[in-house]
Amino acid sequence: MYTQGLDQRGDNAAAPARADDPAALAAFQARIDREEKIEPNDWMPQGYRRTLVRQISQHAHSEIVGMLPEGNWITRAPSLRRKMILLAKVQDEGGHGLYLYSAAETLGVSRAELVGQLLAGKAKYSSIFNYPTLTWADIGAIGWLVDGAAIMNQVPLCRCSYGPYARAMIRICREESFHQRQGYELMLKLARGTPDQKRMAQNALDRWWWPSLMMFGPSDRDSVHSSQNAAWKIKRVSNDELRQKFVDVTVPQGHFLGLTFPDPDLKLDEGTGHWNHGPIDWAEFNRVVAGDGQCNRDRLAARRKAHAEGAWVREAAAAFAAKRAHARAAKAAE
Ligand code: FAQ
Repeated sequence: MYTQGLDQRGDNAAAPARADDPAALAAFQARIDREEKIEPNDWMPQGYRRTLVRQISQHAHSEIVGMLPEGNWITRAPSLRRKMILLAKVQDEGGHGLYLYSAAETLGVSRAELVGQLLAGKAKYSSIFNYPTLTWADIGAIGWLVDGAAIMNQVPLCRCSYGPYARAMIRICREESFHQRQGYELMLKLARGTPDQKRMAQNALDRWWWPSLMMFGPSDRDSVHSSQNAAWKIKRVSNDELRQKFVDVTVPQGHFLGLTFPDPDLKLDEGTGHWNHGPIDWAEFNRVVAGDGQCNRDRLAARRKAHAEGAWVREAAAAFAAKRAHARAAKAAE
């Protein structure tokens, strides 16, 4: 998808003399300020490359691990229509992971290395995917809330200064928008269904609301990467601003469903037009990110098992590629 023919690898190995050169840094910042896209072969500060590899790979891992909570319900979807939608959605998430690993590879790191970090438990992925999907309504709640939060966060990334990431995000956002709508439609069906179905929808909202707000990351006060990443135009909108936009959009949608939010402090500020929410449990967020959420261990075990079971596919693909390269070389030598 993207060029792998990099002139520079790792931390600007091809341009060590310029790595900390203030003139090069100033020229780079001027390009960013002019809204030019930075492309893989362009010179970039080590920190820019590092933070992009960090963010893009965490994002890719999130998509791949994010297939698991919903994948759990494919065999139990209540109709053929719902099964087709869910299959397509989970498959999309796999595709998003692949575009994102490709975008990360343009920065000089291999997909195998990044996947190795995930499987070794050394890489982060979104906290949200460490919560269990207990009922069918959770599939609606994930589409509505988790994909809704993902879109809110990802639309500004379509204008990220790094070209390959920005371009990958355009397609990803289009697909996420379908994901969000199917989730809301599912919630609407349940909320307008039998009393038991409505209870199930309410229970799913109760469990997914706070974790969805945590997806946007720590408050701006505690966000370590925000200010530099804003200067580099990787991040265009802060964690708290995005979270607030999500709350403002989502609360009326929940009320339309006839559901209530599990937050006694949720209140419309007539002056600003914003829905003010209660305090987020950051201790829970930190615990989940540190690996001690309800499903962290299960998620990693599932990924390790899938990786081991897919070894033959990777070997077959490598053998086929080698065979084709050999045939091409033989033909060229004729
Ligand atoms: N979970 O200084 P900040 C999806 C970490 S995709 C875990 O604010 P930053 C699609 C952060 O990495 C969902 N860790 O960091 C889907 C950093 O750790 P580090 C994923 C988190 O990067 C739907 C530290 O805390 N989306 O849902 C979380 O400026 C349905 C300090 O934080 C993306 O990855 C968290 N929630 O801002 C799939 C979008 N929040 O690296 C399947 C791209 C923060 O220093 C089904 N990423 N951390 O060790 C971003 O926009 C940013 O990376 C943020 C964090 C906003 C997530």
